[in-house]
Amino acid sequence: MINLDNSSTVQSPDLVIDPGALSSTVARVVEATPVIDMHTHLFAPRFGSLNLWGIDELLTYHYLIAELFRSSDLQPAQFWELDQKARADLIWESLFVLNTPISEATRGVVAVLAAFGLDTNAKDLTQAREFFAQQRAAEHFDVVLNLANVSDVVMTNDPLDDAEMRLWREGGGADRRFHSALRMDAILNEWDAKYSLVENLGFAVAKDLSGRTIPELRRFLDHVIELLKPLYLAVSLPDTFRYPDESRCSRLIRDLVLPVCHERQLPFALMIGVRRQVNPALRLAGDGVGRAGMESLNRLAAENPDNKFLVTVLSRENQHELCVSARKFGNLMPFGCWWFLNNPSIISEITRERIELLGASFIPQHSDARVFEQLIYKWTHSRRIIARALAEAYEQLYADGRAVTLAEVQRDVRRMFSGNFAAWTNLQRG
Ligand code: HDL
Ligand code: ZN
Repeated sequence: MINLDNSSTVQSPDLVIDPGALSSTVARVVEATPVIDMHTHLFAPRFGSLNLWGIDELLTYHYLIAELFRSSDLQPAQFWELDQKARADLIWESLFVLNTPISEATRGVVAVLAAFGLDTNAKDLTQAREFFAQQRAAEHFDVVLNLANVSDVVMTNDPLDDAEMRLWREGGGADRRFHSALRMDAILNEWDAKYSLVENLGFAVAKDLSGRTIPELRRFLDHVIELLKPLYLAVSLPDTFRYPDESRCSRLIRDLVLPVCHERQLPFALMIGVRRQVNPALRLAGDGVGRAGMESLNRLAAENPDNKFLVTVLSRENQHELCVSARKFGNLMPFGCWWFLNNPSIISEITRERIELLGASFIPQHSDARVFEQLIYKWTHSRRIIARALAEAYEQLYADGRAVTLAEVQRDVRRMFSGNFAAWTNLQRG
């Protein structure tokens, strides 16, 4: 037996772990294992201003904007009239000085400040602003990726965003740590409002999908896929999503997305359960959640056995159903504790039920980071919780009569943190 509590112990990977050292050993392995962050809103350094970072961006994260209005008399319209620094000052004062930062999103900012040795109890943002102003983006991003132990970042790329596509044409894909995910929301969810953008790019498409629209959209996607080389295609879908039905979305998924993904062996990521703009006054912070009908997911998986799906659902009530669907369909890969689920108490519940129902055959987390330094707290918080859930599973295994070695723990964590995603997407690691 080896006991990792004594750090001077030579760790022979093939020796079983002392049951009393399971928790600390698993925590160390989870902390030391690099992760592929398979869904973020971050960009490679060369995308310049598309990348958000620094204290003012951290504080004006839409999660904190939503929380501000619960602890301030300010109305959203008044808030939007302020410039970003004034917004950040107000959020710091309201959520971190006049109130204690005990929510997940406020604690996250505290964790980032602490990671850089900054005053987490400061009365204002002077010190923090001076620190971030002295950082150079590319080097700062290297420090953040290292602190978060993130080996690869998957971006969210909108093919109808002109500014972003221009950066791709100017060499956007050059950083091997950053990978593309081709986001289909504009085409699948907003076709009526945005089909003319595709038409203006020289593709003969029609609002009612008539004529050569599908082959022309195939040609458009071929062009974009050649440029971005995405690891997967993705779409967020409302809780009301049903498949199949007569909606444009359903038709485009069936006739366009699934054939393209199948031919190119690209997974299709379904992110189901968002109720967009339940409170438009909050802008990006105004989205809500609804419980999805999982029968549509089962139909997609059953009717397309040769397509691979990455799936995350936004409602806590859908999580157990997703685990059951993944047991029924091997072409479903559950991932992450998305958005309103990315909180320790819920990450703990979801991860435990996934391990019980799926073993290590799922992707436990993604950060969804929008501001670069969020990688630090989102991964510190999640690793802490995932390690506890995994240690508990091993403790139950010991109680049932089987020990594990350090090598087995390392294998299981590597599988969940990178192996499952790399295999699903044929990601060739450089
Ligand atoms: O649709 C998505 O990818 C969501 O993650 C939204 O971007 C959401 O606003 C978000 O940032 N969640 O964390
Ligand atoms: Zn997201």
